[in-house]
Amino acid sequence: ANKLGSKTERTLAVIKPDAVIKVGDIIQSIYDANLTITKAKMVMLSWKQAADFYTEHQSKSFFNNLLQFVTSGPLIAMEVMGEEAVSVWRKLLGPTDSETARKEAPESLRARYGSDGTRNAGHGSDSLASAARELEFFFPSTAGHSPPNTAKYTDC
Ligand code: RTP
Ligand code: MG
Repeated sequence: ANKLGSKTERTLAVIKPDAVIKVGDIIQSIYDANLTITKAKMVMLSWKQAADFYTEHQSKSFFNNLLQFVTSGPLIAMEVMGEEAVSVWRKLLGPTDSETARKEAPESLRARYGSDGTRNAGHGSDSLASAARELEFFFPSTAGHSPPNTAKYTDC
C-alpha cells in the first residue's frame, strides 16, 4: 500500500487487432478511469508467440480461433498502473463475449468495439500473478542498457 493506503497495481492491457483503430477512445477511457499508461507498444505476434502468451488455453476448443485472431494484425500492449488496476481494467473491458457485453455492460469497451466471443477488442490480466508474467512477456526487463526516452514510473 502507498502512503494513502491504496493498492497501486500494474496490469497488462492489450488492444486486440479489431480495436486498434479505436486506440484513441480506449486511451481516453483508461485515463477517465483514473489509471495511467506507463508503457506502450504496437507489436505483431507470431503464431508461436501467441501460443506461448495464451498457453493456459492450449487445450480449449477456441484456441486456434484465438491465435488466428490475435495474429491477424497489430496489437497495442500497454502497462497500465493505478489503484486496483487489474480489476478496474477488466471492468472497463466488460464480459468476455462482446454480445453478452452489449446486453450486460453496454458502456464497456467490448460492447462498444468487439464483435463476438473471440473478436472482443481487448485483453486484461486476470490476477497480479498473471500481470507479472504477461508484462514480462511484452516488456521484458533487460539487464544493463536502457534505451533513451523510456519513462520510469515508480509510484503514482
Ligand atoms: P482475456 O484473457 O483476453 O482478457 O479475456 P478473458 O479473460 O475475458 O477470457 P479468457 O477465458 O481468458 O479467454 C481468452 C480469449 O480467448 C477468446 N475466447 N474465445 N468461446 C470462444 O470463442 C472464446 N472464448 C474465449 C477471447 O478472445 C478471450 O478474450
Ligand atoms: Mg483471460
